[in-house]
Amino acid sequence: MPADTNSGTRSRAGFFARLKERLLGPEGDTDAGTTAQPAASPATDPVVAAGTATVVPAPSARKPSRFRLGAALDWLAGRKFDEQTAEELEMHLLAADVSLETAADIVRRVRKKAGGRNVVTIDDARQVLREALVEILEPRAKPLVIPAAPRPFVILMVGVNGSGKTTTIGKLARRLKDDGFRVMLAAGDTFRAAAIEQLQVWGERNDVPVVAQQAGADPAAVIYDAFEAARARGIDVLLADTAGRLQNKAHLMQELQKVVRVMRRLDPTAPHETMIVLDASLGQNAVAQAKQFHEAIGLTGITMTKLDAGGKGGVLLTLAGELKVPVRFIGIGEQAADMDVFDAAEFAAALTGTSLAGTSPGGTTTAA
Ligand SMILES: Nc1nc2c(ncn2[C@@H]2O[C@H](COP(=O)(O)OP(=O)(O)O)[C@@H](O)[C@H]2O)c(=O)[nH]1
Ligand SMILES: [Mg+2]
Repeated sequence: MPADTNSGTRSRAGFFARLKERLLGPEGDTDAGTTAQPAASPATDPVVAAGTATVVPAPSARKPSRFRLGAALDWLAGRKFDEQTAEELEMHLLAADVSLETAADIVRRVRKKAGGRNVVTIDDARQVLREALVEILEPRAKPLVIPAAPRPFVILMVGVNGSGKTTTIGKLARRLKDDGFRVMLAAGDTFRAAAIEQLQVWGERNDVPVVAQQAGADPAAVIYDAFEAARARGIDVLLADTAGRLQNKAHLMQELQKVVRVMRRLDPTAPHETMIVLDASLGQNAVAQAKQFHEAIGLTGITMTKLDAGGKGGVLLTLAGELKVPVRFIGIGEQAADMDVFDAAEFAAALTGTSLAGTSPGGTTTAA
């Protein structure tokens, strides 16, 4: 068994540089003219790419088409943080999937920070914003730690169809296996045969066993069987997939509650992690989903996917502000290496186009 069971706690070199490029464009996009840019072309517009039927009209000239908060604050350089600048910042935040409540909180923090110091350069302004974002994100940046007991440690993956559950299980299986854990997968999404096959492909790819039954089987029974098999085979971590779409929402939640009830016959402390997988490109809808699942079954972790695919990242600020559930991982692609531990400081730096080097932890930035 691995010595220090910290599979979820370290991030890999280069991951956040890639995230930054996805969110801001190449070189972090220091273009301060964001507010004057036209809308993205329909072919590359994130809303259209996400499959929404409606073609969104060109946003007002000031509305950024992507989450470029670094540029959003650049106009603050050399200006007093007054009502107008506060309003402009709030507008940029709302356009980036930040909720009204969380945007107001961020503005309040920025105002306080900007008031006490000399914000002269663009970099000064970006640093002020970065510090405010870190304050909001930091309390949620609690990595997933697999303790030495119990065994198996059961992770129940939930979330709506297409959010990236099965893919995240595959990525996590790889990560855990690389760290020396013995991993097993349970094909609890029995709604479609294709969902079972998809999990089996990830199992083969990572050389980890998959417990599955035929489509239409009772998910609670599949996961119960997998739990017993995992115990018998000395498995460290059992990753249980689930369906994200049944007849209706109430039915889905009942199904998940049943899965939990049944696995608790084997271990009253299970599941040891109930992780929701959220698609960042859904914006505020992702936040609403998280709240619904949290209410119905109680979440202990969040993985945010598709930050490469139109997800603006602001949704993570809303989640951090409004839901006290740890953010474990973020995903920026479909391959096993396209997922990493959520790091508040790195994420805020990526969002604002600032670098971690050269930041002043004391919080005072003065003119040269
Ligand atoms: N671009 C991108 N695509 C992703 C990411 N995570 C998952 N996907 C894709 O999203 C689609 C749905 O993922 P899947 O795991 O099947 O979702 P599930 O229905 O929740 O199990 C698949 O085509 C995945 O390859 C991500 O971080 N970025
Ligand atoms: Mg799936």
